[in-house]
Amino acid sequence: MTAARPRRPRSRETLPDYLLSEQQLEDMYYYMLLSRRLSERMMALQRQGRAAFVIAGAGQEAAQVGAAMALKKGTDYLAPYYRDLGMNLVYGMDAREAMLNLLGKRDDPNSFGRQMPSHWGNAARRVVTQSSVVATQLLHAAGIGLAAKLSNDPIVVLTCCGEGSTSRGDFHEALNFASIHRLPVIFYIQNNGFAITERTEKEMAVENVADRARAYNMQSAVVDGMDCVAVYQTVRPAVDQARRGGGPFLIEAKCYRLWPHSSDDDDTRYRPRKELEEWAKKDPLVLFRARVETDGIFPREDLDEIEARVEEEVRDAVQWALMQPDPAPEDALGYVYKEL
Ligand SMILES: Cc1ncc(C[n+]2csc(CCOP(=O)(O)OP(=O)(O)O)c2C)c(N)n1
Repeated sequence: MTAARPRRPRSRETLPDYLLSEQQLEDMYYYMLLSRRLSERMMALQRQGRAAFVIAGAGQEAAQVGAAMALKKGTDYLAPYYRDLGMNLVYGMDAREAMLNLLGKRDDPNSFGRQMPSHWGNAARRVVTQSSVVATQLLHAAGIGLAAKLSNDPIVVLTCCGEGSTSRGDFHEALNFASIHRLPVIFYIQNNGFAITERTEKEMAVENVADRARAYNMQSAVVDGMDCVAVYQTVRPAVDQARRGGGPFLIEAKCYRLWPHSSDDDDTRYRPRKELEEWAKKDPLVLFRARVETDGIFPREDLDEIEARVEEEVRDAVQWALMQPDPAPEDALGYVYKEL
């Protein structure tokens, strides 16, 4: 570890071009980077045979972190999908917890080792536990939105899925219901171009997921999901409006999945390397860093310092989590049935 150098305190004043403060921009970079570095180590652990399965959000960090930062943490509900490590980090998960979850350890608060990795859930943080069946969380979100409306609770629910999942009935039922009842739900779709091996044009006949909102008389927006600031600036007004009773919103973040679907598939069989190289130039972490550096928001050394902090947190988390206990076989039914 290098000795900490004194640095200028971060301002909490809003910067006009960003609609975010220096402190929020630092947080953005930190969460995006933490998500990526954790995922890299997770993939390495899986390749070493220490983790069963990894499904990551590489390429979607901006889409996730920018959207989660638009919510009131601890007040607004999050009904995420499996790639949403970045969102969970914003919502209070730390590196150690992320590794407990990956390794299915006894003390992972998401499911205490019952679910597969990346099946998030934390009642205290208002992160809704999720099913492996894609898009079911959208209906849960509509239900929470209805409860909030009936009890005049000024909360918002943000729920996520990939664009492929929007071809399931659950998506359409959830949007229809939320729109009829003007529920405070943000349907946030991370369009990463693929549903496993299938491209978007094989998943739907419209160009944008956002186009589907018209069928439900719902407001919608498309945003560049590789740009964290743009994401925040799009999601935040929709959240504020929903909180004021303005009804649901469908937001499509156009992004790109930089890695295979999961640790268990070979993406060289369904996408050319050239395409991947082109998209890698728009890596959200690289874009963000370049922008804040060019605009003179942070000196390079500050960004390097965040990188070093993240590396250290990830290193510590892996070492620590590997030594934590697995669930005991005799407790297999715990957390599954209320009473045995
Ligand atoms: C109802 C259902 N069908 C199929 C699957 C298998 N499956 C898991 S992830 C996935 C792809 C979903 O693609 P998309 O919604 O675009 O999200 P992405 O993984 O690309 O982020 C599929 C088909 C599933 N989990 N649930």
